[in-house]
Amino acid sequence: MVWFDQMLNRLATLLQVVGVPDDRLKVAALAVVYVGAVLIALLIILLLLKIAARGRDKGLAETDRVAKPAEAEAEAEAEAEAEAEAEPVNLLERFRHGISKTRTSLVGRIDSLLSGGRKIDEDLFEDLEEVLITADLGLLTTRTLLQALEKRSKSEQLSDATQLRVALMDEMSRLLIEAEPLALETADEGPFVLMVIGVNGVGKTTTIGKLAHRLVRQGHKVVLGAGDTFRAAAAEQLATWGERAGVDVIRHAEGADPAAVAFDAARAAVARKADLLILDTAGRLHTKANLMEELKKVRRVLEREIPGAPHQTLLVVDATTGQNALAQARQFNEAVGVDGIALTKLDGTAKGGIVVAIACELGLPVRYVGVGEGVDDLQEFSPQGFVEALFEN
Ligand SMILES: Nc1nc2c(ncn2[C@@H]2O[C@H](COP(=O)(O)OP(=O)(O)OP(=O)(O)O)[C@@H](O)[C@H]2O)c(=O)[nH]1
Ligand SMILES: [Mg+2]
Repeated sequence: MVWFDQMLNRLATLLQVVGVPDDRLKVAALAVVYVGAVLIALLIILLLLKIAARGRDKGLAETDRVAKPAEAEAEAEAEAEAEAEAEPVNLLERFRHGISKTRTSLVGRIDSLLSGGRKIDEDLFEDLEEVLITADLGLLTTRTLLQALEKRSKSEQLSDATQLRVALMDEMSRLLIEAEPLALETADEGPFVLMVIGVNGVGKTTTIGKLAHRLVRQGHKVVLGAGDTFRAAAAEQLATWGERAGVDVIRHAEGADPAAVAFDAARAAVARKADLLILDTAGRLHTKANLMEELKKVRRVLEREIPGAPHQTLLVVDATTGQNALAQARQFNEAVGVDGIALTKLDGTAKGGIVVAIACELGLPVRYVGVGEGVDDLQEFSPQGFVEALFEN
């Protein structure tokens, strides 16, 4: 090969310049060519390896990109499932925590009375009476409960404290009234109307906010009416809750006629094809008589605008006010009629026995209980769930 010989000659000339002896020039030139060829071969191999590695990375990245959305979706689904499963537990926990003060003061004291193999006799019933009254069951409810218990103790010949405890749980559940679910579909024409009433500060607006949130989550279209035009920040407070729940709030300026708000809210709920209109009302006016008159007027407007409205009147009472809550319920029921109770701030009192008194003395179901200020702290009340949570060890 001519070009190879020429290359060797050139190399030999170069090597001669750097001092390689004449008789070794050919071997040295061949050695340089050999080393050069090996180096080039190594470089080519390295280059090929690099290209192959890059190709593999790219392939992996692409499968990753395809795999990741599927993985993310599966993860999100698993999270949602876990959340859905976790919610009831979470709600139950919140409820348990909410009634913990009542549990300690009521059932804790009942259990110490019943401990140590205590005999079932007059003395025991007297001690029980004191505990129940202190937990705000009230005199009448306590007597009703104890009479039933004594009767049962005789007829079933209850002999030990454990049996008495079970009988007490049973009798308490019997006194409580289970609220029927809100029959949203019974509103013949237009939306179901829920009118929320109660004295100031009991938690009406907060309860409406929590309720709206829950109903929206259940897939209902809700409209809120800011019927409390008496208090400066009332409409604003409801608007904030409305925004949170993603529902429309119909409001007028402060001092406006609440009946006009009720009218507009009813019209808006019909026009927007809402399933439900919840109307907030004032809790305080110059006099109680004024308040009751105003509520009656609001009722009349609702009745005129939507057949059958208000379908439910929910009275909100604050559990921490004890027997006062009972007195309020009586007054509102007589003046405007009440269908059910939302008992708020159960988390802040050891006197949750008021739940039993409301059912026993007023014949009204407790529909919701508030166990905190958070959006999930409004729970549907279940008599059995309440008694079980209260008496759990
Ligand atoms: N701890 C606790 N606080 C609550 C609960 N429900 C309401 N509250 C608090 O009670 C306070 C009064 O609540 P509102 O909803 O403004 O009461 P309201 O009845 O609308 O009061 P007015 O508009 O003044 O008539 C607020 O600070 C609420 O966060 C509850 O279940 N637990
Ligand atoms: Mg309010």
